[in-house]
Amino acid sequence: MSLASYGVTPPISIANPTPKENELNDSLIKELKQRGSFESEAATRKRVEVLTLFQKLTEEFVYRVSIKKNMSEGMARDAGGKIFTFGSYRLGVYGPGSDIDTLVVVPKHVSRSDFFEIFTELLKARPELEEIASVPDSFVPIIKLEFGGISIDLIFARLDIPRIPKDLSLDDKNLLKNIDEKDLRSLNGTRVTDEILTLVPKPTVFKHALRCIKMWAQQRAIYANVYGFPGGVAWAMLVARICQLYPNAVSAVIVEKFFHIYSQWSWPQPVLLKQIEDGPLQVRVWNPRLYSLDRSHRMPVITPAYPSMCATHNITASTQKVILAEFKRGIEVMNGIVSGEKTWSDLLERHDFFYKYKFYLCVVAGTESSSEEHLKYSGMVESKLRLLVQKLEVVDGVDLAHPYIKAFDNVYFCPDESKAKEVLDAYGTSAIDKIAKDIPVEKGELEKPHEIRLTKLYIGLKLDLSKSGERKLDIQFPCSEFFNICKGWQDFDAKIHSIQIKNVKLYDLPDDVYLEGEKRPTKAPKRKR
Ligand code: 3AT
Ligand code: MN
Ligand code: MN
Repeated sequence: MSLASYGVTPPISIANPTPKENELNDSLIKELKQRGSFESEAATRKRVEVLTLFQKLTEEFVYRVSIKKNMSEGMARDAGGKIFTFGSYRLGVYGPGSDIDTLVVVPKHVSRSDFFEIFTELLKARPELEEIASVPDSFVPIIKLEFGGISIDLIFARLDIPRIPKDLSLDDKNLLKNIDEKDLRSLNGTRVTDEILTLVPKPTVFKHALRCIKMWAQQRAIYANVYGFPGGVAWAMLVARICQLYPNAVSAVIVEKFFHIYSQWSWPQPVLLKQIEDGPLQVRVWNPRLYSLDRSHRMPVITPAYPSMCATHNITASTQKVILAEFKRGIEVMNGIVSGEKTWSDLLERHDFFYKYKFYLCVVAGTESSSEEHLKYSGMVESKLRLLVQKLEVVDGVDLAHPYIKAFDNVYFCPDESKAKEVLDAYGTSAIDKIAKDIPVEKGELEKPHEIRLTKLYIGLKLDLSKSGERKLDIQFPCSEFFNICKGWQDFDAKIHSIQIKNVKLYDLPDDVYLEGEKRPTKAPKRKR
């Protein structure tokens, strides 16, 4: 392939690495290793073995369903079935804690309900199976497994063809014809990751650079699709585009250019890995000229596989500011690394979210019921946080509404109603640290405890009240709108669910937002006049 064939523009530089760049690259890999980014060869071999077994199980599954549907022995064997992977495993950027995201592809006579029944039976017959949880009704139906010490996310797609041969590739967009939306969504993950890998000039350079950027984005708390930051696929595409622009560079240089290029990018110009393709379906392809929704995307990063979509549609005005500030910090630290004053470790330093704002909002979602109930409810609230952020951003006097990328969960067994209320009032602030010591977190001896499960989410606020003319901030409106959204949830039940938004000052944050060994922020001593 000629160099110009990677990406929508010619490369910026085709220079080979200098000795100094090679040295920087070696120290980058060393830092990633020290931080546990890579897993051992033995652990990786185990993953390969498990995948080989899952290929066999998939063929057995298709065979059994085929026989059940009165196919001949020969036809049932020929029906095939194939597994594919996507996510970090497929991209080659997985670590010791990663799952394997796996797609099971079957011929047209095998249905989704067969998958949830018969494939599950096959799995349950295996001694390696440790845990299994099916979620057949979700946006992308999934079976989650712990299998032989490895987490596996298993999804399913049925194609409109009678046989799935072992050498089937999913890159043919005609395979998408006559399949339902859930199958289309399930195929998308593999189609996108496979295509990204074909669109980068040197896969190993890409993978190491992506490991660094993913770790950096995690540490800086800007990695979370639900909360309005890029997710794994978007970060992968952002790195891939830099690889196209510097096809001969080593990973360390890719990382350096990454910060420069995206700091200067003319957002909302989209980041594309190739020209957007048309295709045989009725589905929408990302197109800001046609669709006003697509025009609202602030930092569009577009998936290469048909039907192309924007992987970063969740980014808001605030999260965009936060991301751009981190790119700028990236440039500064990188300059230090190149000049020898700083190290890769400085680039990967943890964020200071719980030190840097004077005011925070804490959203508290509570459920007085089972953990399954709470998981559904808190998941819904988490997925709406971004809408609260967007409503806060437009309030006079709010400069920035910065969501934190992680929810915190707790459960308390309160002996009576009044204690339960006390906990609800204190939760999310340092007041909880004073009373929580006396509240059991297990049922224990209690007769009829109020079992309350709580999830808290934080938004850091940067205010500029000089502009608004008001002396006090008024966030009544966004908060009440947010309550309405949460209370409008189909399964909302005021008897068991609660939702609150609290104002929490920096020094009133609870202990558990800080890591062990992290010091709480301390008030600067008052200056004497
Ligand atoms: P890990 O190494 O596993 O932590 P990853 O990038 O593989 O990193 P996930 O396994 O969470 O992350 O996700 C893999 C892909 O699955 C990414 C995305 O295409 C899809 N995915 C994950 N979560 C969701 C979700 N809630 N809704 C839709 N797609 C999702
Ligand atoms: Mn994964
Ligand atoms: Mn997963």
